[in-house]
Parts: sequence; structure tokens; C-alpha cells
Amino acid sequence: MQKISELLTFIDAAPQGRNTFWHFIEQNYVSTDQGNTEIVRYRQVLEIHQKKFGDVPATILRAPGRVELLGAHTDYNGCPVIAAAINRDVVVVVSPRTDHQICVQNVRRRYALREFDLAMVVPPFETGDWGNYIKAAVQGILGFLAPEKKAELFSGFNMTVSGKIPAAAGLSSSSALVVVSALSFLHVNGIVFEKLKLAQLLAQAEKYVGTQGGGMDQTISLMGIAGKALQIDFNPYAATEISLPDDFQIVVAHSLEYASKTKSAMDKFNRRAIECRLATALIKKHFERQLEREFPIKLIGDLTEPKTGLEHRKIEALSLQALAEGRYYYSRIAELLELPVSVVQEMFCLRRDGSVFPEPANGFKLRQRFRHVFHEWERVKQATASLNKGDLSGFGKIMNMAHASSRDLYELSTPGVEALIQCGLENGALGARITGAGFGGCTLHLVPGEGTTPFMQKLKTKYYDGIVAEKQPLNLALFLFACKPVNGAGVVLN
Ligand code: NG1
Repeated sequence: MQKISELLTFIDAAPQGRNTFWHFIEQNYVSTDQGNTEIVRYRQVLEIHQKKFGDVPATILRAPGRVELLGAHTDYNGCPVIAAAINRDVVVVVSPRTDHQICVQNVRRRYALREFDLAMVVPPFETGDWGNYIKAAVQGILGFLAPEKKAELFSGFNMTVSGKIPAAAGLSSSSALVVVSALSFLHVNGIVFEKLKLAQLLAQAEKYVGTQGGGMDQTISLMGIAGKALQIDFNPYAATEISLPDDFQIVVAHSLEYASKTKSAMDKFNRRAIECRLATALIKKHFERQLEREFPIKLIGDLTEPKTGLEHRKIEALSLQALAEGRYYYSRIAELLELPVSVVQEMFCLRRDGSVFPEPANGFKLRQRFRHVFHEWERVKQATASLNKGDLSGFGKIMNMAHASSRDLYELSTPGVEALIQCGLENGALGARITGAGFGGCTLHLVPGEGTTPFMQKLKTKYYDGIVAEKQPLNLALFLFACKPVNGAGVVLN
């Protein structure tokens, strides 16, 4: 580990010396312009760290955000997804402490200093607090290592964070922070983890913040490969490289409608996870009644030919038979499952704080959620095949079908998202869809041809210029940009 002053000298020498830091910049950011801006940013975060903690030995680490290219809300159902790590990331400077405290500052003042002690059980800060993502990472790793070692045997660290992934946008800023915090903790303690295993662990760990998501974000942030996408499978867990054609160009456009991680926004997300678990429970019950044998089904992703011994068509037909068109209430679900309501709630419908998820006034929508996930799973497989063949227009069509399903069956869209998608398609995109959790946030546009600049200019005139003045972003480049698949998280300079 070098002192901050030494790291600064190395960074300053990058543009002329074309040293390892320069190569890192070239590989992970999209243009020379972005590269130069990034060099200034790396300098800034080092200086802010030095100002607070002194000219101490330090390490720079980074974790990228991601685009979910296809597979909306499939991951927590055990179904695959296609994602790529992108050139928007969280960069941290970390130095070890001799005690067991973690002290984290953010270059942006609106994120206040956060401190806590390493312990086996750390209570979360308030819901939505940025410090919870750091606690989630550390708690997850301690929970895994603790049977052998006590929390007090690990060193704490000081960390300075610079995040450039727009928050509440569907680009996984939260998981990037979890990943980079976990890597920081492992780094200062000299612990090495296999990436896929760490991704699995962190997917569970992030549930600490209250969202019942899957493992896509942590996996792609750790395992992304420059110039490639990954198909990530969860049943069993695996990450497989997908080659992207040379003319593969994705533009990210934020709707400027925010999907924040407040309690009510989390409830919207968790409601869908609960609906899928309830749908699966009803499907399992129906299979068992109809075929008079046991079925090992816990997730929609368990509905495979090997696990059920049934053909795909039969699985689909029986599953749809199990789920009626109408709305479901706890009493009806309990009746169908032949269980008391309280048992159903405890098995499938708890929030992280142990409270029961309130029944939506308009009931749970089990059939439509199931239809989305089951068919999205199929679309992911087709999309992987299209990309591997270099068939961009085929991939674009699948994006459009996926978006329609996300909008109509999973109800993830918002007026701004719809307007942007429409605008993208009218201006030449081969396909467009919402990405990530939804309820606002970002859209993806598959752009044909030579460059992305004319396309972005059209979105600017037709969407962003029409937004009311007080909602106009000061720096549009943070909300509308061409993205490049980059490498996964790790140490940048040590
Ligand atoms: P974002 O967009 O980062 O909130 C969430 C989940 C993913 C996945 C997508 C929807 C977390 C940390 N992330 O992503 O696992 O379910 O929504 O496909 O919960």
C-alpha cells in the first residue's frame, strides 16, 4: 500500500507516462474526454481522503454500475438475466485502521459521515440511509466468516466514497456501493474470495437494507468483462460470457422520474417478489393435486423439465391453470394452500423488519406477474442466442416485447419512461426498454449505425428540453449517455 502523496504522483504521471493507471482508464471509460475527467475525479477523492485522514497508506478500489440488458425481475425468481457492467462507477479510497471501527465519508456533502463498529449484529441506520449499504456488506461477510473468527479480530477502515452512478435510476448504484465496501473490508483484512461466491454472498447480504432483490447486480458489478455482456443464471448460480457485436451501442436515458429506496418504494418492489412467491406456492399445490406426487418447487425458476419431470408446455399449461385471472387476497390463498392465513404470511410475506406485508387494496396479481417472469425467462434465452449470433435487430425486437410485458404485466413503467421509449423508437432505436427495478429510472436504447451522438441529440430535443425548468438536470451527461461494457470491480491502485 502506498501513501496518498505517492498515489497522486502516479496518477499525475498517467497521461504522459501511459502507465498502468492510464491503461485502466482507457479500458473502463468511454472516451478520452471521460478519461480526463475521471483522472481529475480520482485525484479529488484522494485529496479529500488525505485531508481527513492524513497522508496515510491507501488503496483505490472501484465497482461499476450495470445495465440489465434483458430480464426484468427474473433474478430473485431464480431465472436468468443478461447484464453488462458500465462506465459509471463508485470509486473509493480506503486505508486500514488499527481498531475495529468503520468510518466513511462521501465527496458529496449531502451524504453525511457514517461510523460504526464491527460487530456480529449491527442495527441498520434509518431506511434509505446510504450507510446501510456499507453495513450490509460488512454484516454479510462477517456473518459468513464469523463461525471461525470473532468480529473483533478484523480491522476496520477509513473510506472516502465518490459515486457517479445516478441513484434510484435502475443502474445499481446501491449494489456497487455494497460490492466496493465488501472488497474494501476484504482488502484491508487480506482475505481473498472467489468472485462468484462473493457475489452470491453479497446478494443475500444486500437484503439487509430491506429490498428482496436477486443477485444480478452484485454479480455483474464483480464479474463484468470489458466489451462483453454476461448471462447470469441463479439456478444453479453461473455467469456465462456473451459476445457483443462490434456495432452494439446502447444509450442510457433517465426518465428523471425517481425510483427511490424509501419504505413505500421498497414495498412496490417487494410486493412483486411476494406475488411471485405466492404464485409459485399455488402452482406447486396445483401440480401436487393434479399429479399426486411431490414437486420440489420454491421459485418460478424451479419450473424446469429436469426438476418437474414434465415437458415445458405441460409446465406452462398447468401453471396457468393454477392461477386465476382475478385478484387474490390472503384468505383465498390460505384456503387454496390449506394453511392458516398467519402461516401463509409468515412463509411468504414478511418484510425484513418482521412485519407482515399489508394486503394491497386491489389484491395480489398472481397470474400476470407469473406470466411476465415465465415468458421473460424464455426471452432471455432467445436474446442470448441473438446476441451471440450478432443479430441486433432480433435482439431489439426482444427488448420491445420485454418492455411491453414489464409495462403491462409487471407494471414497472411510468409516463416519463413511456415517453422516452416512444421517443427512442421513433428516432431509430432498434429496441428500447426500461432497465432495473423500474417505477421510473432509466431506459435503454439499442442504437444502430455509426455513432450515438445524433440519437442522443434527438432525445435531448424531444424529451429533455420539454421537461419543466426546475426538473432540468444541470449536467445532462449524467442522465443521458452512451454506455460501454467494462470490467468488474477490484483494486485500481495500491
Ligand atoms: P436495481 O435497479 O439496482 O434496484 C433491482 C434488484 C435486482 C433486480 C432488478 C430488477 C436489488 C439490489 N436489485 O435492481 O436484483 O431484481 O431490480 O430486475 O435488489
